[in-house]
Amino acid sequence: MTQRSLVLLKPDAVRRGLTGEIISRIERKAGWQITALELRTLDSETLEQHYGEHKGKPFYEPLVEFMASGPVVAMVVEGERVIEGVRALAGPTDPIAAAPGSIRGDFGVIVRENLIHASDSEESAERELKIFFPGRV
Ligand code: RTP
Ligand code: MG
Repeated sequence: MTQRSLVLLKPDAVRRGLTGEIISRIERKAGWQITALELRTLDSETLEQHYGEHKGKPFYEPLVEFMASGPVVAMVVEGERVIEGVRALAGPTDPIAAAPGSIRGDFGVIVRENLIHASDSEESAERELKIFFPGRV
């Protein structure tokens, strides 16, 4: 089943020079393609739309501040089972709970600064792709 996922390499990944490593892991999966890729700094409107489901939670304000603290790499990744697949490459939200070999497990420690976002369902992907790449998807 060919799918599309909206993937963000978060500001910690960019600051630490890990984008090449992470993109390389995604690129090497058989049949997956990166069909859009852009470095950009996110504004508060975009972040409010993207993380709206978390509004009101204790971690929401620091999350949005972190996500606006520097540029991110925004990507569209297409391919077979890519939604579940990028989430598997990323590992669980808490990097300490993430297995070595996963992106978060290899490079993360802090829950907030967990390097990567990837759409968690087809519905989320369509919603997020419209926010980040309007007119392109
Ligand atoms: P994402 O949406 O960024 O792909 O991450 P996720 O699905 O694995 O996790 P989610 O529950 O949607 O949380 C969104 C992001 O908020 C930060 N977070 N901080 N307790 C905390 O301090 C906390 N919990 C979540 C993380 O950056 C998480 O990825
Ligand atoms: Mg999420």
